[in-house]
Amino acid sequence: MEATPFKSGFVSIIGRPNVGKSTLLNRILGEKIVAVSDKPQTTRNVIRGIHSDGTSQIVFVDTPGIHSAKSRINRAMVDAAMTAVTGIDLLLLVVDATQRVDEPFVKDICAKSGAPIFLVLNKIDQVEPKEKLFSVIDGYTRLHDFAEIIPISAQSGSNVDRLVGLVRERLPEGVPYFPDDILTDLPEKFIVAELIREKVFRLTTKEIPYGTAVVVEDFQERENNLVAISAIIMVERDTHKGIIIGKKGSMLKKIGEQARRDIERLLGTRVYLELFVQVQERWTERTAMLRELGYE
Ligand SMILES: Nc1nc2c(ncn2[C@@H]2O[C@H](COP(=O)(O)OP(=O)(O)OP(=O)(O)O)[C@@H](O)[C@H]2O)c(=O)[nH]1
Ligand SMILES: [Mg+2]
Repeated sequence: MEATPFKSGFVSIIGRPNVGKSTLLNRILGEKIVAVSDKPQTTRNVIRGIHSDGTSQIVFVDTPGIHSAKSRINRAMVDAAMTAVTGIDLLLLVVDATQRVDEPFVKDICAKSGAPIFLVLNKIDQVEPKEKLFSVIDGYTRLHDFAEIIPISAQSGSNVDRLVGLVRERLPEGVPYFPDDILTDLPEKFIVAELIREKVFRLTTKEIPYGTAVVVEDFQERENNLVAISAIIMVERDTHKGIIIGKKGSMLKKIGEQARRDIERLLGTRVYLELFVQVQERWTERTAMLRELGYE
């Protein structure tokens, strides 16, 4: 009997903000490594998540949502996402099945991609009645000859295994790009910062989350299965600092507690987390700061 050839490749996850791209990546990996929130533009970096199963290795590339960006940081985010459209083996174009077909956007992405495209219709748990899905699929079929059209719910996990199976089938034969026991090529420090930033996105409103960045300053493995982490939450204004800290420190405490729980689950250790808030005026428009934070 012939041995099954090993398959590997890069698969980008592209779409408008808030359609569920990062939720899908976390679901595929079975672990939370990227921030998810109900606010658009949660993801700021291109983040690789690695799915290895012994016969294949799929490198999924999560990207910031594509939108008409105005601010400097948002333009950098969209540029980063667009570069992930090319030079890959397969593109997952994720759309929200409850929303109208966004024709110009879909056509533009399809024209730019050299790779086969799977259309991933997400949030089908919210499509009622279910028959509506047929007309949604029909609307997209007219726009492009998609290699597959796959309705899923990234949130409930419905049909996600099937999606991964179809992705695997499409990949070329090849060697693994990464060790088979890592979930991402990013350093733990980055993922920890991402999990803290997620809590800011979830717990604060208006412009606050968009003016916030998180930097992990110190990450030390101590005895007795304990990791001590200190991180800085960077904000753009003094008033924002007050909001992040909250009454008698209540908001900062909440952010810290929720982030710590996620980080403990990820690292499989106990975590001592110390958070500081620092004002860096207009950091979202400053080249040096954007570079330092890995956004440009
Ligand atoms: N009902 C439902 N909600 C979902 C599903 N997938 C994601 N969501 C929700 O949609 C919102 C956006 O999810 P994200 O994964 O952050 O979306 P994204 O596409 O990564 O967004 P950006 O990073 O801003 O581009 C969150 O509130 C998710 O919980 C789904 O299958 N069903
Ligand atoms: Mg995202």
